[in-house]
Amino acid sequence: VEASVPEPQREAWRKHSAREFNTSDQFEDAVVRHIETTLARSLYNVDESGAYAGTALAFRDRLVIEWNRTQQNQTSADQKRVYYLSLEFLMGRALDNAMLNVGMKDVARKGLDELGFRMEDIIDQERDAALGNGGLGRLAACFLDSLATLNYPAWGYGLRYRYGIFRQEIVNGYQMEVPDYWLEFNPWEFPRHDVTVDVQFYGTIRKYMDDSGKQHTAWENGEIVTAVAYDAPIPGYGTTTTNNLRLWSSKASHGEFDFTKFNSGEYEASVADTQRAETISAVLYPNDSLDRGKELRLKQQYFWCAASLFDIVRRFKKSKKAWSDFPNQVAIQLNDTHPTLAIPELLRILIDIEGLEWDEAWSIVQKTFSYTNHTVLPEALEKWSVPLVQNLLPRHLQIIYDINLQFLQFVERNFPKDRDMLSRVSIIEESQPKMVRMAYLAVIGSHKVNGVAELHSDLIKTTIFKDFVKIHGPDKFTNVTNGITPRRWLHQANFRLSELIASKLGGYDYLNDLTLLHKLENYVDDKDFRKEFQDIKYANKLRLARYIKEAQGITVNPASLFDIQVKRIHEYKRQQLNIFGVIHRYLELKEMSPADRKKAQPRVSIFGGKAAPGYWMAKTIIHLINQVSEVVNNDKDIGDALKVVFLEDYNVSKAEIIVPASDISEHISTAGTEASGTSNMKFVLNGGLIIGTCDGANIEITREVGEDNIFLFGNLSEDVEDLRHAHYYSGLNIDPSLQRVFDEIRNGMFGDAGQFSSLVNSITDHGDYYLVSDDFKSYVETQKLIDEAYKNQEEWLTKTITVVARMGFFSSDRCIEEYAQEIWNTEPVVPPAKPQNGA
Ligand code: Z57
Repeated sequence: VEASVPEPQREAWRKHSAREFNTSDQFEDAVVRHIETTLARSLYNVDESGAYAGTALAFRDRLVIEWNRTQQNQTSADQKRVYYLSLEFLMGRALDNAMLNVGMKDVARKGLDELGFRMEDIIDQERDAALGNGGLGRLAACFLDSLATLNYPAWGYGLRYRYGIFRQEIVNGYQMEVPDYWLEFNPWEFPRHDVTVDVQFYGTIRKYMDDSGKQHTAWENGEIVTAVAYDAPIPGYGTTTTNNLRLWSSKASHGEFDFTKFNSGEYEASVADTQRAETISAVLYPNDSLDRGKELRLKQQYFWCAASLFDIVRRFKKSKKAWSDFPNQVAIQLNDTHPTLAIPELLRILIDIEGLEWDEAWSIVQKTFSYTNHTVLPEALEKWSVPLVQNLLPRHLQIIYDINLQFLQFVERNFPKDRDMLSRVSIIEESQPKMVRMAYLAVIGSHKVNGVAELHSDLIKTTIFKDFVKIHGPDKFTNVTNGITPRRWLHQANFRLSELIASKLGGYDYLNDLTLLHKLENYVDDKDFRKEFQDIKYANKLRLARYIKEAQGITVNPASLFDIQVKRIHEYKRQQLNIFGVIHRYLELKEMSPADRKKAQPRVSIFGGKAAPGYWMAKTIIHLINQVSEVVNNDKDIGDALKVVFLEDYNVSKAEIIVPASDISEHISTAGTEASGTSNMKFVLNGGLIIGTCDGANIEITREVGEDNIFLFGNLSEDVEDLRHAHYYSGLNIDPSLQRVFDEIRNGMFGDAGQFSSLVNSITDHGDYYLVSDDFKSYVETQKLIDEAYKNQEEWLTKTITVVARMGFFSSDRCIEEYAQEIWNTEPVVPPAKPQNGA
């Protein structure tokens, strides 16, 4: 593959090297050229989608130039690279981000205008790259943005799903899933048909001895599937650094075997093999925080780990360094346990293929990997059945058993008195069938393990990894509180606010150092500033109101209090608590005199989020929200006092409209269940206050913004276990107001009561695991406080300005600096200076 042009011809290359557009005139040149040649269209048949394609291709050209230069520069810098392994990258749209990071959005706006198009409409043409479920996937996307912005040499590795997260349609109040075939036109990816890896599954193990008497293990006779690399450029903000996101696509390997089949007339069988191979990267599993143990998912995991590791090792081997240098060149971050097979895979490469001894290989592995845990929910902790792993990955199972043996011997030596310890910490759970506990394997194979918010990082040390803190010592466990990229979540989503901030802070430096926001506190009493800040919030609410009208046909008054809960639908996130609260409000409004109703604070309750297709309770919650919406919005007595909206198909690009428009957003998980949450940060950064439990990053948000500027309620995580016990032994304590809500649902106020009985019964008859009954009263009281507080618009405004000023901590740039220093031990690479002639 490597070939370079000889010195005498290089001058010609430099002379003709691709040039970047810099003026709107040059931009228009590029757009029209792409539309006329790449797309074979003309001014007579170009619509907005064509203009989008032309614009994207023009920006792509610019990105590619900087991408190539970055990669060359990072290779010659010869520093440690970071590899972020994630099964999910919830990127959203790329064009706006590219324009912003390249710094040419105004140039493009002018150019598009001259060509007869509006920038906003063009941006709107792009489909989301939705290769993720929720928080975990979006975190990976924010981290890529920060890694590039901070000039870290870093690659993301993932799967190129043909279908991303499904599109949600609401039909008669029910969620329906529609496939998301997003690849019809994707200008951002570059197929690398020359970068492939053959990945093996199934097969047999053969042990043999070489002439010198050394033992070897060979894994043979398996099925081979080929991984093809697809690369996408990740531009940093305010830097030329453009990193790489490499996604693997599966296809049939065309070895001799297939041709034999083909020639012997087994044409159908050959095609069937092709389809089977392509199935591996066909679809993103749509479960968030749930492990379903499906074989195809295990295949996806191994396929992706094997291809990525092969690629990383291949790159390392080019440097001709000693294996002991591997951890000085490579840091691999495991985003949850999904890529944990990378641990036995690297051992297999080092021992079976490269011939290293166990001890040396193991030491390299531990220094290379680190693992981020994102949940303590038992149903989300991955376990794979031993027979399944045995069949699919026989050599890896042996290696896992070897790791376990070494580990348990170590534990036995160090904790001889604690006999139960061995079965508690064994990677193999002695169940029927036996199971491989992936989180334990990830902990044992890594040098650092982190949680994603302080409370969560403390919880993992005292619950799921308690024994491992004793075994490895507390220093192995650390915290990196999550963050978000202020480029997308403030500058892009809320440009007017970004502009206002820049006007006070003397420019956009704050987008690279979010702590500079603190200077905004100097303006809380500045009349003009306050006015503009308030106007911006109103304009954002108006924009959302228009969208609600257009998308859902519901008219909402932008002067109402906008109360928003958008996130995956899950019982632990408690959208049911929210909707019960809404029903309670509705019942109270119904009982009021018209005069009192007029005095009540008008509110719009907005919901959005997808339920996993097989998660019936979550789907029931969506159905109830839609039924309540139907009844309340059509009740003539109620009018503007209350509106309920379920926004269809919540995704990243819709979040960019929704997030800037909240007065209040809800982050109300049962204490101890939400590892961090990241939308809480997005809403507050955009001048929305929050109602929340003492859970995840809400706690640190409270520390930063001050207790007076957040609405906390509910039981604390240390009391959850006792409350669950109390439910079991002494029954529930259901507040009369909640009982009323249940009664009305059971009486059919929101349609056929049978539809909702499982939901209500999960609380009244089945233990109320998520403590809805325990927290309902303080939830409703806190909502009352919010109504009161909102009436004092001046004080409310002061709070919203104050919280924005205090959100500097929650930039994902801060996260990346912490990972780099505490976990990866990496340094940035200075980006190359811009060449004069584009060469
Ligand atoms: C996911 O989105 C998260 C955790 C998981 O175990 C899986 Br699987 C998917 C989320 C957490 O629920 C959030 O609390 C957290 O903010 C996010 O990961 C990013 O860390």
